Amino acid sequence: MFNQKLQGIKFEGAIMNASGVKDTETNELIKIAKSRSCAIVTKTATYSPREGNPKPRYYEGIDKTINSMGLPNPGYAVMAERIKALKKQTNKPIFGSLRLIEKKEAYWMIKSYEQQNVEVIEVNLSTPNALGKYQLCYDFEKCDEILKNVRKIVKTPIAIKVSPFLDGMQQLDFIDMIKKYKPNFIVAVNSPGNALMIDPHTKKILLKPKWGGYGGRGIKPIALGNIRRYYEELGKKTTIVGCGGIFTELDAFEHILAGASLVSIGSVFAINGPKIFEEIENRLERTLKSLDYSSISEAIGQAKEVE
Ligand code: RRO
Repeated sequence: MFNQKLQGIKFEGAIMNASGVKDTETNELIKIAKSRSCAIVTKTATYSPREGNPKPRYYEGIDKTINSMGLPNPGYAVMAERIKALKKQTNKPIFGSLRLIEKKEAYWMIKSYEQQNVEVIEVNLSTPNALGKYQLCYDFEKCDEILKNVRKIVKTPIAIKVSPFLDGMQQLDFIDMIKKYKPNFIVAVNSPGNALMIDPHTKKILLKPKWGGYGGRGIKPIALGNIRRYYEELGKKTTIVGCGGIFTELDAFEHILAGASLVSIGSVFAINGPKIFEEIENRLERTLKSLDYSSISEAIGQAKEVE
């Protein structure tokens, strides 16, 4: 097993779940805890409970998903209770994912998660089903305000979950802004939104809210491009968590070569269930060993420019 110590936190391996997939209910979280996932991310929570969008709001194919969930969650206070129950079952690091907007609300949300000793607070700036507004990532001033406030409150390490859809130059500006707040982790990337899926047989759009966030193999190059830029600009101090398009150990290896230390899986977990963590982790370990790596860190960011 390739253990890692990142930002002072121990991880037994590199593969973990991505926020939003089977990670809301206590029993779902416990299933992840009992799997080989090296950490547990909880569904992004809001201050007040939310029903989410009308159904159908989720579609799963053999190699893709589309969701327009609209942040259904029981509210941060109930999620904190679930994290408390989860902590009794596991020592794995927990990333408590939150959508933090209002200053006063953010204070109570962060404090309640810290009281449950989450290892990391994930600040989700990139939900694609953005509740009738721009996703936060596109409003740098708002992100700046949110992160400044979070940094004032927080004692634990923070992760920032980012959008896949910043243009390269915009991404550099975004990085300049977030650098001030010393992110411990960047989770790159959330699902690209504004996606539409149509069933050609029924000629119907698959989701009731029509547009949603796409998960699946096709995201991988976009995820890799994002990971690489965050790694090149922030990688000395910030740990990059890759997310997007991972179905096999080779996909995970590519994320690591681009600059990710941890790799999170969403659609492939939704499709295959928790046994997939062990399968990808074991195969990744075998791949790394067969290439003579004796640790994950030796491979991180090692993709070289073509001559
Ligand atoms: O709940 C959602 O609609 C959702 C969220 Br918060 C997110 O961050 N990413 C996503 O694909 N869906």
